[in-house]
Amino acid sequence: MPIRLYELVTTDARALSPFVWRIKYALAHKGLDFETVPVGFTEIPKLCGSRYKTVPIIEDGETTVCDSWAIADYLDEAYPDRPKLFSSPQERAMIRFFDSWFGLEIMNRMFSINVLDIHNHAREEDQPYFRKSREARLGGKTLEQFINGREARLPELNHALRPMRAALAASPFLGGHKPNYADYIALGGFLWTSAICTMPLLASDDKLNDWLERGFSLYDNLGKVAGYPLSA
Ligand SMILES: N[C@@H](CCC(=O)N[C@@H](CS)C(=O)NCC(=O)O)C(=O)O
Repeated sequence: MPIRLYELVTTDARALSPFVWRIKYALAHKGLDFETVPVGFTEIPKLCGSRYKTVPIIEDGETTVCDSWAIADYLDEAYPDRPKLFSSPQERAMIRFFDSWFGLEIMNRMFSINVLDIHNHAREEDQPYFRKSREARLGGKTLEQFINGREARLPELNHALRPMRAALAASPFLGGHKPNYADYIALGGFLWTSAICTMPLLASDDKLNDWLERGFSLYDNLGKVAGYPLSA
């Protein structure tokens, strides 16, 4: 029985969630069969006996796991003979650090550019929920007011990406010669943006484009899906 992975999709069926994307890569890394179940924002709280509020959620036989870190740990524990996601506690700790950095410095900036695009690509029945929940976090601004002048945020995002460029100048993947979970975290962030963001984030000569191409080609082109261009 393949593992079932619930994933958030846009109206045009593109996989949206950066957290689901990292788990798709994790499943592929471990060579595990999986099937995806597309859901919209307002369906999530009704899944799996209404136990969870976010995706990714996986069902593996009788076991249900929510939260990308809990799922990654579960996969290494349940399938120890498959390639490990974390080869040591030290590697796992460093990747947790990378996850915090990428979330705070990169995904938050991506969000400040793409939040209205997420809304516009969400299923129609999900849009009022998405707007209300996100505007509640934006200190009284509408999504439109929040993204106003978003072009001016690109230099800051590109500046924040310098540590990734530096690491990738030394090796083809963040994980070194081979991709590791840090690559999957970051690829997921860019795949999220590519699913919905109508404004390219990177310059055409950005070295990150080479890594994105390598990363999207992994596991039979897992990340080569229809999307908006990430570079100008
Ligand atoms: N810490 C969680 C975060 C997951 C998360 O935030 N997922 C979003 C989609 S990207 C979600 O399901 N949101 C539901 C909502 O906003 O109602 C993880 O790593 O799995």
